[in-house]
Amino acid sequence: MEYEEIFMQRALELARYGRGKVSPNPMVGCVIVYEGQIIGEGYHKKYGEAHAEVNAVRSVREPEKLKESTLYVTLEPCSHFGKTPPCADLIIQHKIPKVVVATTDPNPQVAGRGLKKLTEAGVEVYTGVHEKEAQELNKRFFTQILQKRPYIILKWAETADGFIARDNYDSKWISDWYSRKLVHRWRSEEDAILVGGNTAKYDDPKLNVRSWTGRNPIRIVIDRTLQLNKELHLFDGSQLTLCFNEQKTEKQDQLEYIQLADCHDPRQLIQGLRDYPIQSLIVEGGSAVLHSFLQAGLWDELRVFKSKTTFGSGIPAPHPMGCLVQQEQLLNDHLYIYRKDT
Ligand code: AOF
Ligand code: ZN
Repeated sequence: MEYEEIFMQRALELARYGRGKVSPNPMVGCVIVYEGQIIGEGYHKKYGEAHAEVNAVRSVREPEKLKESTLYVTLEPCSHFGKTPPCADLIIQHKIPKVVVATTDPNPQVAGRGLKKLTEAGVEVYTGVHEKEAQELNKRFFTQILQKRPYIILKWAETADGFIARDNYDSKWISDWYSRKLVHRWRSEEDAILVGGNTAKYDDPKLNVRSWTGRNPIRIVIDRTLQLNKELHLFDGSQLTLCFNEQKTEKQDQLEYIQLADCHDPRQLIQGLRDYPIQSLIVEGGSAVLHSFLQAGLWDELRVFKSKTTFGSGIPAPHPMGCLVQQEQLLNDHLYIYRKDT
């Protein structure tokens, strides 16, 4: 690996410390190198607070060295006055002569302007070092901005003979406790979680994070005709829950109704979420909802558990598509991860 890649790798590592704390902002990491040695490091720690470059510059003990240093950053330095002043200005003020960037910032307020500002000020700028990794790291941020929709993960567990539930819709106990714990971790990493009416009715899920430490996602349920029993866990008022339906209703405590013309249309569901801070979404079933998202091409990632259990008959699991990017034997289940674009 080139030394430039090694420093960018470190910046990416730092960026990851921001996971779960900076959304809807991207995770960003930065290192400052003087004569081949790292003299400053920083990352974006919390939404609304200092950007990675600011923290890295602040960490340098001998600021006069900045004039002869190279700054490595995983995202194009910003050029706008947001919650913080532009990082490009900070770099120019400190007379840092060289900047290496992994990827440009798709945010329309930045989108190349940060790089332009630096170049025009005489800073030597390089881009594209570990670009793919940097975009992968912020796949939710990139999808939200470029595709104007959340990053969508479809998740299901299927039996060895390909069923997602029994004929009576019972889908519990396909995957084992280890896989279910992993699902709780996944829930803590995304902004929202969606299930259809049948899953809500027959599984009565809580859709929160219990077997892992982390924040609860916003819960979303489809209840077309508003006939779901209010005793279900989803309606316990413990966290913000959105309820898609086709009738008019009033908002209640922690429960917000979103009226749509057609709840079967995943495009309308996604459109209905536009006013909420949802950069990523896990769809956890049931089969009809998963099928509709797959069919509409509205997904980015599939996470499929295959267990050793067999049902003999039942509701068939969807056919995975896309590109298999990860395959792993867990405790008893096998995990397959597919991506639409790689
Ligand atoms: C950087 N370095 O560490 C981050 C950047 O509201 P603000 O001021 O925090 O600006 C947020 C936007 O700035 C965000 O949408 C993204 O375009 C960029 N994030 N830029 O130079 C950083 N986190
Ligand atoms: Zn910035």
